[in-house]
Amino acid sequence: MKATIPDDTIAAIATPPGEGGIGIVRLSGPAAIAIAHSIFVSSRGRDIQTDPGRVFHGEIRDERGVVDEVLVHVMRAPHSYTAEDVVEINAHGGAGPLRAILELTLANGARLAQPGEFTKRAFLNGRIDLVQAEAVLDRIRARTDAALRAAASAAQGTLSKSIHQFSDVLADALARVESAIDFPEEDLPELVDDVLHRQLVQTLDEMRELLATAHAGRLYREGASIAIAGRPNVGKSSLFNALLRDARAIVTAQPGTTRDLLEEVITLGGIPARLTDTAGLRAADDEVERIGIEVARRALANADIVLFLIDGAAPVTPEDEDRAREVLALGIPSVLVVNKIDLNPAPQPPAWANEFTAIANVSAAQSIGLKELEDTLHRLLLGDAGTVAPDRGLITRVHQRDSLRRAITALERMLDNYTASPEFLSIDVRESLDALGEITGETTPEDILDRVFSSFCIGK
Ligand SMILES: Nc1nc2c(ncn2[C@@H]2O[C@H](COP(=O)(O)OP(=O)(O)OP(=O)(O)O)[C@@H](O)[C@H]2O)c(=O)[nH]1
Ligand SMILES: [Mg+2]
Repeated sequence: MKATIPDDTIAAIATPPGEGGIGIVRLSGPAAIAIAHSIFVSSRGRDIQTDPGRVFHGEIRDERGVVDEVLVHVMRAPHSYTAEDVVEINAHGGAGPLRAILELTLANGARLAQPGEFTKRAFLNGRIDLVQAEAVLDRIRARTDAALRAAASAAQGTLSKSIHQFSDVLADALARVESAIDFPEEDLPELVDDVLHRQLVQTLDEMRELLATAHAGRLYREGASIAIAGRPNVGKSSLFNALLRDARAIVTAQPGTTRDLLEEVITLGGIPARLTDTAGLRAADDEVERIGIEVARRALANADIVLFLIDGAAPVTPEDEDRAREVLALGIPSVLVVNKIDLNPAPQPPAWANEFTAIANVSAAQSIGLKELEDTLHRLLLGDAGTVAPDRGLITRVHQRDSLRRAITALERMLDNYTASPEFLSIDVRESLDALGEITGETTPEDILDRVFSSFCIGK
């Protein structure tokens, strides 16, 4: 259940460490304006406690004199991020002035904020729900435009709205079931084909559709990892560079060029994907190369997709097959990429090609076939969820997915036993409602709330 509404005033540096044009110390709580007032001198003699203005120019001072020249931004409750009185002191961006101003606010009655505490207050004060609070973090961390837009849509309440629509139908059902408990002479079995029953069945469908977005939601938020593997000299680093559109990795005609892992992030239809170039797999004598190959094997085992490259301009060797089997044995979706088709436009695929999830013919050096390869990767990553429209709301977190699953299971149980005694039905409906409430934060256990907000940075 929700914790009590806070009554103290918190402060933190809200901008990242390091030097910048400006830096911000943020205060929130009932004493925010009074604390700012006690350390601020307006250049035009204005009093931020009584003046109706919102932005004030002046100086932060302590007993030894001027600390910094600042702009003070006053936002009165409830029209602020936290819905409390908030003051943002815009100072010069650097550890010196910001630390000094923060210390002054603490000396004057503020308490140092915990990570995510400003957002937690917005939640506790009812300005945003848990989905929206989590979307704030997703926004900050978004690495692609699609991820940013999905988070922005969640922050505006699309997912919350879907959840509330489900809860409304379930709350109706609960009222009906409970009235059947109170007035047992009105039989429930007659209700099987009625409007409410149809609504419940439809709601169950919609809940399942939403659950199906969990996979895409995780990918948008966390990204995917794609590793490139194959024997030395088949063109792994060339493909890495081609997909990055940057000459990042060293390419030479000498086998065993790449020894370490190289990682860069590319975007596949809005999904951030960490692409890894690895050392060519072979029995190496050289110690550095041998270690590189070990590292490569570990990277392959942890990838979401492996791109297994062969040289399409050279005869396929037993060595290729051995390495292919090694990759296939990992049980990860794998694409057989036949490279160097500029030298051999119609390569004969090896007999074991169809054991791969997909095949792509490319020329890494000439950038041929890359678009098709990227489309294949996008399809493999998203699967059936490829058609998901993020603006209808996405499940992006494990705890949201688990709660939605519980809500679905309880509703399925209720519908399976629709003619059972109303006492039984009410247990299932309540459980489904509670599970939905955990997504929006209404019934979320304290430890999950703490975990959510502690993953934020201080000052957010
Ligand atoms: N013609 C042609 N040559 C290519 C192509 N891709 C790579 N090469 C050449 O193949 C050689 C090896 O390329 P790399 O990208 O270094 O191969 P690698 O698999 O990373 O090799 P290692 O790091 O040694 O395992 C270089 O001489 C490249 O120029 C291609 O599509 N067509
Ligand atoms: Mg290489």
